[in-house]
Amino acid sequence: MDYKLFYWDLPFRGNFVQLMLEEVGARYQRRHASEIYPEHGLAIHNPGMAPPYLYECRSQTYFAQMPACLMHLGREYDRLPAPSELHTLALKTILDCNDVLKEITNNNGLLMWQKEPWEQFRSQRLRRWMQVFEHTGLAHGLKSGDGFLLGSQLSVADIAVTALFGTLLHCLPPLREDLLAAAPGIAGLCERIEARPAIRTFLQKQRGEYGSRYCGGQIEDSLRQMLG
Ligand SMILES: N[C@@H](CCC(=O)N[C@@H](CS)C(=O)NCC(=O)O)C(=O)O
Repeated sequence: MDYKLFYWDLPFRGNFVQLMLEEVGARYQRRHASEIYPEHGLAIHNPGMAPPYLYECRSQTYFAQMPACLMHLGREYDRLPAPSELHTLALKTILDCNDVLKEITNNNGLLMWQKEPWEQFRSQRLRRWMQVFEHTGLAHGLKSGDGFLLGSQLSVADIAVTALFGTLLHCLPPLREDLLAAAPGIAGLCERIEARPAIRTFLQKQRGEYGSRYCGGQIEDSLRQMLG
C-alpha cells in the first residue's frame, strides 16, 4: 500500500488527488474523511483544517491541503515539468483550481447562492477563470485535438484541470456550454485526460456509485436550483 486518501463520498476536492493516484498506478485506499475529521484532526502529525488528507505509508506522513497533496504526488511520480518556471506554473494552476472550487461553492458553502449573484458569477468570474486556463494552455501549445496544459507532456496541471472541469461538467451538465464557449481547448483536454485508460476505468466506477453528486450539502442543492 502506497497511500491512503481520506475524503467524503463525493468527487469535489478529493478527485484532484484520486485522479493522480489512478493515473500513476499508485496502490491506495480511499477512506472516509470522518475517520480523521473532525474528532481526530488535531491528533495526526501535520494537522490540516479539513479533508482531503493524504497519508503516505512509506514516510508515515499525513498531508493536508489539496494543492500540497497534488504537488507531492507530482514530485514522487515525476509528473511535474522540469523547468522551474513551469514547475511554478503547475502549482499556480492547482491553486487557481482550488480558488474556483471555493468560488463556485460560494466560499465553501458559507452562504447559499441567490439568482442574481449566481448569474453574475457565472457570466463574469467563472467565465474569466475558464479563459485563464484556456489562455495558459494556448500559450504552451495546447491544440483542439492534442497537447497538454503546460507543454508536450502530461503534468499535475492536466490532472488538476480535469478534476476541476471534467467533474463540473459531469455533475452540473448545463455548465458544458459555458466551458465550450469560453475554453474549447480545455474542454477537449479534459475529455482526453478522462479517456486515459486508468482514469476512464476509475471514473466509470465512481460515477456509477456517486451519480452526479458534486460537492454535497445544501450548497450543492443551491447550485442545482440555480441551474434549474
Ligand atoms: N484548503 C483546503 C480546503 C479543505 C476543505 O474546505 N475541505 C472541505 C471539503 S472539500 C471540508 O471537508 N470542509 C469541512 C469543514 O471545513 O468543516 C484544501 O485545499 O484541501
